[in-house]
Amino acid sequence: MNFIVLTIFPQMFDAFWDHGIIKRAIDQHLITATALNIRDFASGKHRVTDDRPYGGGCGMVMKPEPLVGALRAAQKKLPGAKTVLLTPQGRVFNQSTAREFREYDGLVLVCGRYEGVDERVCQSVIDFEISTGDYILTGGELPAMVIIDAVTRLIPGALGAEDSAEKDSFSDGLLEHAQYTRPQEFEGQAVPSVLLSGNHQEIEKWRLESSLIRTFLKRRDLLEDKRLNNQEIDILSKWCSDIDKIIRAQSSRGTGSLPGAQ
Ligand code: 4FV
Repeated sequence: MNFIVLTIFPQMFDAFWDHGIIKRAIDQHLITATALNIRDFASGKHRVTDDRPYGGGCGMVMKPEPLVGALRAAQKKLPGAKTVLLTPQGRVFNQSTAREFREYDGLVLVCGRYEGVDERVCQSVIDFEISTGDYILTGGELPAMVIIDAVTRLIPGALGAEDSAEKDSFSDGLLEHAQYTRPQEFEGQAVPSVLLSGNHQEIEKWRLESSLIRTFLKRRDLLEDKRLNNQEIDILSKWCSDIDKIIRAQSSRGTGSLPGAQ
């Protein structure tokens, strides 16, 4: 997988290329990653990359010529690569977008600055407009790092043998189960005994129930969109019957709801 980032601050990526999973993926030639300076494609003595917006208004807009020049240079290096503009106007990035992007040979990621880029860039040379979320940043560099990180860890071999992206949150549409490590006791809090039992079937059942309850409590929307398998339906049905028992028990404790309950 090959990444080229177009930015006016290429040095922001120096540390990003040089640490953790990304560094290892580069060293193992699982990915190539470079940052091109858009200013190198600007003309004139001052090599400006931005200018005042037509129609007036505050802020500056990134000029089309340096951007398109940089894009064409990047496409020469990575023929067939998809071009991605990071912008709040884009499709919101998520794990399935990461899986989709992993299938491409190359991605050219365009980092906007100022108020954004000239619209003619978006119309002519951009394949995907992607947003990392509904907020406004000072630049597209951090979103570009987010995408490179999320896609790289899905490349086979990028995550060490001890880890795999298959059991990620969202990989099966659920949040990941609770995780514990040594010490067995921490400030009076013990690790669930099933995790110490060595009974992998029981551990897998506990982890699935942990994922379901966390997803139910924190991201019910994911459960509503998810195709549940029989084991998951059994677990949810058991919760329903447990809750039914509790509600029925209430009625045997005398009629009428508790004072103050609506
Ligand atoms: C952004 C986002 C984002 C907008 C103007 C950069 C800034 C400036 N990019 N997801 N949210 N970009 O806020 O991707 O050009």
